[in-house]
Amino acid sequence: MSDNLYVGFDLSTQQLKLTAINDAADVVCEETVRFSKELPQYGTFNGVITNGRIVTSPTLMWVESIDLLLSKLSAKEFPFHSIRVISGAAQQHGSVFWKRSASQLLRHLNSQETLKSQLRDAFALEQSPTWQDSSTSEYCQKLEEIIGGAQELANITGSRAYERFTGNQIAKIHQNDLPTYNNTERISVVSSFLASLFLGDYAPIDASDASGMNLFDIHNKTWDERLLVACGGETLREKLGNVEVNGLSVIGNVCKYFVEKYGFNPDCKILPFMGDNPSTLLSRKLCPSDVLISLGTSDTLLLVTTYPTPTTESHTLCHPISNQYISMLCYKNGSLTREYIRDTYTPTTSWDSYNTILRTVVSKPDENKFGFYFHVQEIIPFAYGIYRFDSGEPVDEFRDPNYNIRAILESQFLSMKARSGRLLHGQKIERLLAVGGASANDSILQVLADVFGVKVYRPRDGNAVNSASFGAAMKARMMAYGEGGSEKSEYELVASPNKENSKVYDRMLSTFVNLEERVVMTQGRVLTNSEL
Ligand code: ADP
Ligand code: XUL
Repeated sequence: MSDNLYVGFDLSTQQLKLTAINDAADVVCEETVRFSKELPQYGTFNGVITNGRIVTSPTLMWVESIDLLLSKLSAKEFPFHSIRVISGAAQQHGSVFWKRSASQLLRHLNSQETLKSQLRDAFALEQSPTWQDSSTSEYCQKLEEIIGGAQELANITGSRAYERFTGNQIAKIHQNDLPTYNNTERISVVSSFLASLFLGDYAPIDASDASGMNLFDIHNKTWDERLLVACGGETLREKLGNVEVNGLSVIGNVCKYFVEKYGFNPDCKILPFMGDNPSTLLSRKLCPSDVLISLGTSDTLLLVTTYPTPTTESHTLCHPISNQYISMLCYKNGSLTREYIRDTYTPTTSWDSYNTILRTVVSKPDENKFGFYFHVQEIIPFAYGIYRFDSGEPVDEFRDPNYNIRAILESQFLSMKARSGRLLHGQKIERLLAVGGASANDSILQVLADVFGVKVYRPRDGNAVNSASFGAAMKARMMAYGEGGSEKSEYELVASPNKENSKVYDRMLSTFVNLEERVVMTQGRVLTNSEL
């Protein structure tokens, strides 16, 4: 391995990942801890605990995963002392409530013990709200009312009120559980929580992640006092600490715990940790007409813009290292819903058999058939349930159930296409760049190319799957090499649109939008197809 290493972490829904790169920006090491598989004692499924609309992760599971990940690397004799800079990414919006005096525990971590044993009593909430939570609708409604409507809130914070956004999660605790709220010394988002552990002190929230809270003015880059008071009263400002608006400024050195226990270099610098979507954007050099599609646990569509135009369906986030902004669409029914359809309709529940059916049995779009797969409460549109239509009529199942395998992809990508136009201001998309777990699947990317009528590319270097941790490592490397650091981003062409299929999808778009509206009319209650 080279003398200098730059490391990025990613604390995502299902796993903790690490990517280490060298001076040449080559990946020299990747490591993962899968929460449900490797830490089964916490009782999570796909990394979370679901109780209706409440979706949480045990905070201590995240803490324990760090020692587990680093001890796996120790066993491989990973040269921790060569790490010059670390940064990180994490699921956006999730939150950690540190108990009063937890800062003392953080500042005095003893390398003879584990993080878990020392932080067992550090959290006011044992279960951290995650981005998949959708239990705060009443607080969202109140916040929009206070501020003068959904668009007004979006104009300030980049987004209308969303259930998973941290401000609304905080409002729920503040209003339902005041003793816990009062016993909270600091509220971190997941990225700043992870950074805090490496820092041995509370780390600031970075501006890109603050943009996912419904509390932060994305234009002035400061907390909005009215929103703070509405969500958490007069004490919230103190509980949140400062926002770091310069994503490339050093927030400190790695703390003694990691130096003594794993052999980190005491001079190893820490840059602010970010949201996973902003971090994913840093993993790649984008041209202005490129659109990035991340197909991970969530599906997201991302583009960089100089002029933010917040809408009530998209998110506008501060860019993690520049004065630009990110426009984003985010879907909760991403990979896990594709897995659900795969497991329901393929004999061997493998991606291979899914792809075989897609390429042979349902190889062509059928413009009469539409499916909507809101297996969990969707974000855009805010809808729940699975609905199918044939020739404009609701049906309980397609005549050939194999069509679900195509229809789920069509519905996911038609939704992105219908909504991306407004974010692009009429600009044509030249390239779609696919990253995230499902970007490994060429057959899925072919449907993406056909629906958009645009060529789909994937990073050639094989880092498409771990793009958030790779992006964080690239940011760490920028300390030594500046922003030129992301030149390592050659793409391979994976799918060119089939012109015939694209014409069909163009025709399907308006029907798709109409049928989706029909489904949304039922929101708030699960209807069977026959009730539509
Ligand atoms: P996260 O967003 O949690 O970091 P990843 O980007 O690692 O997640 O994506 C994980 C998902 O990738 C899995 O849930 C799985 O469904 C999906 N995935 C992995 N390989 C394939 C494949 N060959 N085809 C489709 N989906 C895949
Ligand atoms: C973004 C969002 C998800 C999570 C996934 O708004 O909620 O993409 O960041 O980790």
